[in-house]
Parts: sequence; C-alpha cells; structure tokens
Amino acid sequence: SVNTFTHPLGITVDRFIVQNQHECPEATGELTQVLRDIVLASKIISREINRAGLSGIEGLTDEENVHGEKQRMLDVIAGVRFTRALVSGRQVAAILSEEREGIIDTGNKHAKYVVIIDPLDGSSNIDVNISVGTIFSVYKRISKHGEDFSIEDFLQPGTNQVAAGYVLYGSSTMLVYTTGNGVDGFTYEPSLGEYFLSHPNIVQPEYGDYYSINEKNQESFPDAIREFLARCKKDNMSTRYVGSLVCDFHRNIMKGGVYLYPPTSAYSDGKLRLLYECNALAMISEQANGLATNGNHRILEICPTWHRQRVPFYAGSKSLIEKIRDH
Ligand code: P6P
Repeated sequence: SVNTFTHPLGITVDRFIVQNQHECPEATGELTQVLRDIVLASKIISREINRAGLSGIEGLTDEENVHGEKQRMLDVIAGVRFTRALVSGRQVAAILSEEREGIIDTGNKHAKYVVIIDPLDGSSNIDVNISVGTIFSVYKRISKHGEDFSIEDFLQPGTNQVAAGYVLYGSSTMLVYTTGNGVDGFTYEPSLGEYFLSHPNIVQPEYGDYYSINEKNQESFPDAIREFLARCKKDNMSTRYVGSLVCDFHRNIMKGGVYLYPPTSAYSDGKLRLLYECNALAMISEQANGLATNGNHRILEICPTWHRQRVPFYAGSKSLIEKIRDH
C-alpha cells in the first residue's frame, strides 16, 4: 500500500524548495523566495495559456520585440507576470528578459540575485495549440548590494547559475529545475493550484532514439553536424522536431536523445541565445547526467560577451553529444 505521508507525490514544490533550503547550510531563504516567485508567475501564465483561445489573447500585438520579431500578447503577459512576481518577492535586483530591450530594474537594490528569463519561448506555436515554455536562470549578482546592478551581473558564465530550469505548458504544466543537486520535475494540479513532485531525480538516458533538428537548413550545417546526422540516420534514430525548444528538450531529457541548433545561413552562430535559452538548459542537461556543447566547449563554460549573443547548441544524451566535435 502507498504510504501517503511519505509517497513523493505528496510533496508540493513549496515544501520541496524549503526542504532543499534546510539542506544547504548557507541558505538564508532568499533563493527559496526567488523560486517561489517563479512558481507563482508560472501558475498564472499556465491559466492564461490554457484559456488563450477563448480570451482572444493568442494573437499578435502591434509591437515588435528587440529582435524585430512580432510580439504576441502572451509574450507580453508572461513577461509582465514574471516581472511583477520577482519585483514583489524582493529578492531580485534586476531582470534580463528576452522580450525586453533593456535590463529591468526591480528597485530591490539590496537583493542578492539577478534573473535571466525567456518568459515564453516558442510562443509562435500557441495559436496552433502546440506546447510552449518558460526558461529561467538565477545568478548571484556581482555588483554590490545596495548599489545599481551592472551588465556584468548578466554576463556570467553558465557555471555561475545558482538555479535554472524551465516550465513546460504542455498536455500538463510541468516545472523542471535544478539548484545544482540534480534535477526534479513537478506537475501542476490546477484544481488545487499546486505543483506536486512527479519526477524526482530526473536522469537523462545515456543513449536515446530521438534527434531534434530543423533539417531545412542542412545545406549550411557544418560538416561535423552533417556527419553526425548521417550517423543518426544510419543508426535508425527517429527525428522529432516540434519547433518549440522546451518541448523537444524535455522529451529528450525524459527519453534520451539530442537537440541540435547548428549555425545556418540565416544564423551564423545558430539561432538560440546563450543567456536566455542555452545556459539554463545546459545546466539541466548536465545535472541530469547529459551534456550541452557548442561543438567545441561546454555551453556552461562560455564567457558571454554580449547579452543577446547566439551560440550553436547541441544538448542531450552524453554518449551522443560527445560525438559532435565541430573544430
Ligand atoms: P526554427 C522558437 O522560436 C525557438 O526559439 C525554439 O523554441 C525552437 O526550437 C526554435 O526557435 C525553432 O527554430 O528555425 O527551426 O523555426
């Protein structure tokens, strides 16, 4: 019989975060609050996404984001919700959001952390009811407490992340995150407004059957990628490409496989952003016993030079990613 008092499914994410905090001697509760703020915003966004078709907010705004991409109403809503939650949680000094030009000053000058976030990655899929995701990274600020934040707070290598994760607004809404001691997954129960621990200690299979890549660009792929793809086909692997990063990434984490976004003629360094997308997923990969590289180095070791820089991104089962050497 299941002992409901100890069965993992009985643990809410809030209790899990607090338990984790108690296991870190130096933890003083600020990071716990940051994670709680992210959890709160994700619950609100999950509700907005699940009713978008009914409330007419799945469409486009008249605005463009900093990358010249048409902004969707839900992009704006998601950005506002995360900002509001992190401002009122008071533990974050500034936020770098993929959807906003400048760094968002939260006014919390004495806060210890900064957050980098892609509030709603893959949002172009919403109006065809394909899953989308939030990707987030938390860093200790480099600038002094009580003073203004600086751009250096955001140009730290991914190895400095104190927490990272994603929310997948899919057939169910899941939160997957790490604070450096493994990866855990939580499933949202909307009727209770709670996330429950549903996937404790996620470990990515060493091998995998799936490879995710947009093959339209293959003419411009580096030779190393073309050779890798030929091997995937020879090994009879299955291609799965939803075109929504968090979706493809999560399936590969759970079942084994690789996600590849190489340099293309349109994006000479690949399309994905180091700070907003790759670093958080790279930390999840490695904490789940997988690997994430740019073909030469671990993603997490790359020292950012620009907050919007793009990198080639190869993430997934270690035994497969190790084969990609794009010298
Ligand atoms: P392409 C969505 O815009 C995104 O950033 C990821 O979510 C997705 O994996 C990728 O771009 C899709 O890009 O060039 O294949 O359409």
